[in-house]
Amino acid sequence: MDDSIEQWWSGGKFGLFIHWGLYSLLAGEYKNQRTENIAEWILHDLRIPLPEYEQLAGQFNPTRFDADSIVKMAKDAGMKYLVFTSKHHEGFALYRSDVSGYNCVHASPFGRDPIAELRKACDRHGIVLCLYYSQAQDWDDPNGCEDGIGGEEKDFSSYFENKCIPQIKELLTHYGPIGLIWLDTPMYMSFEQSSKLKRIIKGMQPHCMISGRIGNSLGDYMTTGDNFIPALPYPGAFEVPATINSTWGFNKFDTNWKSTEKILRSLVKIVSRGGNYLLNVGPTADGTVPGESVRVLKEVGDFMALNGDSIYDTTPVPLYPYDIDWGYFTSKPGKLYIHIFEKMDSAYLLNIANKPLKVYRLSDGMPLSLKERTTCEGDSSWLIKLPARGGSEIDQVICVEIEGESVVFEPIRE
Ligand code: H79
Repeated sequence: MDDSIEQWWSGGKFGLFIHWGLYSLLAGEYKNQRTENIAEWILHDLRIPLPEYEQLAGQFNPTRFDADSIVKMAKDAGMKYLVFTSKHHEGFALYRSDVSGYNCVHASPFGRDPIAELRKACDRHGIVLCLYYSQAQDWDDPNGCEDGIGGEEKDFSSYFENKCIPQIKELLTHYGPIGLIWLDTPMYMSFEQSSKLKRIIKGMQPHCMISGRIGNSLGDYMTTGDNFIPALPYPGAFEVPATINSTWGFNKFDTNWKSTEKILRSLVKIVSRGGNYLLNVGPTADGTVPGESVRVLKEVGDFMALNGDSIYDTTPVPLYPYDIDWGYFTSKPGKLYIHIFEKMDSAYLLNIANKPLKVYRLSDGMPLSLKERTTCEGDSSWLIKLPARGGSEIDQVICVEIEGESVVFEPIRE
């Protein structure tokens, strides 16, 4: 594996994204006008005059923000890392910055530093602290990129040198080891600028990873499109950033909550293809996480508590030669995990060449019967008799202990 991929990330598989900023105060609506798009884009999409938007800083006072309860929620969901928006495209910093006074410590009644609080909570709960930073788009800085604007009209390098780099240096100086800097929408970043940023990050913290959106393919792994899951096992490290409803920042009108089943299926699908799942919550202006998100994460956590062995530190199995629509596979040396999402009496697996040694339901160890036989066409097959539902109503995970380190398929006969 690539040296720059850290074990906590490759084995951890599951992280919490947190989108929080001044847009959280607007919650999808400004002066009776709703945004049709993702809520953190409201400044841009409703063309709010900057001086008006900046006034929001004076109202930012999320007194119910409790870093410990958010980190504990992530931990209980089975997540291993957390990525917090230190500055999104709006340009407002969610930490004590001496580079720009436009931050929640100096410009808001809140006066607290959420990153400092998250640092302590992450250390308490054993979660890796990571930071999102919008390195190219900054709609508050006259020279930051904005959507289609930022080419010749602006002096992007002045923003890049005077705000982006100094702020990233602050983030890497003041909060101890950062697991990952999550850069986004590179837009007009030149190769030299992406390279310089990478050099600075790795120079200051050699173990700090960099997301795939640094620009010019210089990230440590591939970041897929937002909410986009690759169709097949992907040969390199990747991460899927995803929403629980349809927005990143809090939008009071967005009730399009995905079910726990949908979220779990996405997690298993992504992990079975070799990726990580970075699942978002958008706290409200008072600092609390919407109840629907809390509930889904709790239910995912219930699954992970019993079935985490089939997720953490697993690798994809080589492409299964048959198209199955009832489940997914993950594996570890000597183990094949079968994730079954449908209600079925038995699972029929063809052409797996390893000798099965033992088969049981992962959540409680209940032994299951397994028959190995040859089909009349001559293919070998296993028939696993499944128990009635139990363990997890959504994804029943079967562990098959196998001879040999990794799963091997027999060739399909012509
Ligand atoms: O932070 C989240 C998003 O705000 C950010 N990436 C994730 C992790 C992101 N930035 N840009 N994009 C995603 C692509 C955005 C496209 C759109 Fe739009 C923004 C579609 C609707 C609003 C720009 C404005 C394009 C159409 C209208």
